[in-house]
Amino acid sequence: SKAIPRQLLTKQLIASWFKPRRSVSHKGIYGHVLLVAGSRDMSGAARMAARGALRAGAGLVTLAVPQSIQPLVAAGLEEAMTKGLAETEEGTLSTEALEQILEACQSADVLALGPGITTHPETIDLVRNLLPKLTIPVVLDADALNALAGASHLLEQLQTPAIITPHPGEMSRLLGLTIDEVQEERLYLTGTSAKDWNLVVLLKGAKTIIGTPEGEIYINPTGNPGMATGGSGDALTGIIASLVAQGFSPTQAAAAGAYLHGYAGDLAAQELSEVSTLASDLVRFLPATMKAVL
Ligand code: NPW
Ligand code: AMP
Ligand code: MG
Repeated sequence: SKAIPRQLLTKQLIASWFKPRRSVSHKGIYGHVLLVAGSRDMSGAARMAARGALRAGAGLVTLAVPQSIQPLVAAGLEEAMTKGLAETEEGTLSTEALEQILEACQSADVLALGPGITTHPETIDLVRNLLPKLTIPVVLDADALNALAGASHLLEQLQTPAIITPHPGEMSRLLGLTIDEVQEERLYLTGTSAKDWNLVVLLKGAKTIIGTPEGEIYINPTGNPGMATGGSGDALTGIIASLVAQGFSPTQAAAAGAYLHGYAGDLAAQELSEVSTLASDLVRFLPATMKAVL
């Protein structure tokens, strides 16, 4: 775990990954994000992820949620398309949503799965059955990761490029370690997990770490404790998926996503204070972030 080579993310590096939009251009060029998120009790997570995806520049965003909350989430999100999915009595995704999600994947460039979907047993089954069937890149967060607690071998069955975005609690469940053990070995565990699971691992927290299957490690310097507030991570999931849809590699999408998300949080905190910044504010500062960084 000693002397792991690492690279600090900089504004210049992130900016170099963005190509200017061509003047002859249409929404199809900027990709289509399919976001599967939310439940009756956590509809906000779905909306914040969708807003993150929209503000980060994707051409199209489809937000797929349990069908009973579709009207609610659609009402506050005019730019996103929505889709209702089969649900349990508790208003969480049911196993019957599997075919619906695979069908929606046919017209999407990336799937983001997990914010607010809960750990209802049927939803866990859905996640576990869906993963091996995916054929487009995937961003897994929150309860999609909790569904793999103690079953991280399922990550190795993925047939597509993947990014996972655990916070230390989610990482501890994936690895079967305590949160303290995760925090003591953040660099080492991110690096070895990315290699073992052959995907990009983004371990959140102050100084988010990104590990790649090739063994690279990036450290993100942006962000502040004002971002320790509900929904902040859900917005990040949408941002990263949006960058994948626009053609970023999984590594670049994760690294640029973390950098821009933290930068937006820093701008929000300057204007609103760390204490009062909300996750939705952070997304509201993405346009100023894009102007400052790109
Ligand atoms: P502790 O005990 O607080 O110290 P969970 P969640 C730990 C949705 N949301 N450093 C933490 O530790 C999400 O998308 C919906 C150290 C605790 O043990 C999910 O679907 C919202 N420890 C669902 O809620 C807004 C850290 O992890 C555990 C840590 C549950 O997600 C809120 C907590 O994790 C939310 O986003 C750190 N930096 N970060 C909505 N409006 O709809 C976390 N921990 O149990 O997975 O709970 O993250 O809230
Ligand atoms: P989540 O726990 O999934 O809502 O994610 C929280 C988000 O806020 C992650 O992107 C974290 O990296 C970020 N965050 C939380 N606390 C801090 C902090 N003290 N410094 C920088 N970023 C933070
Ligand atoms: Mg989260």
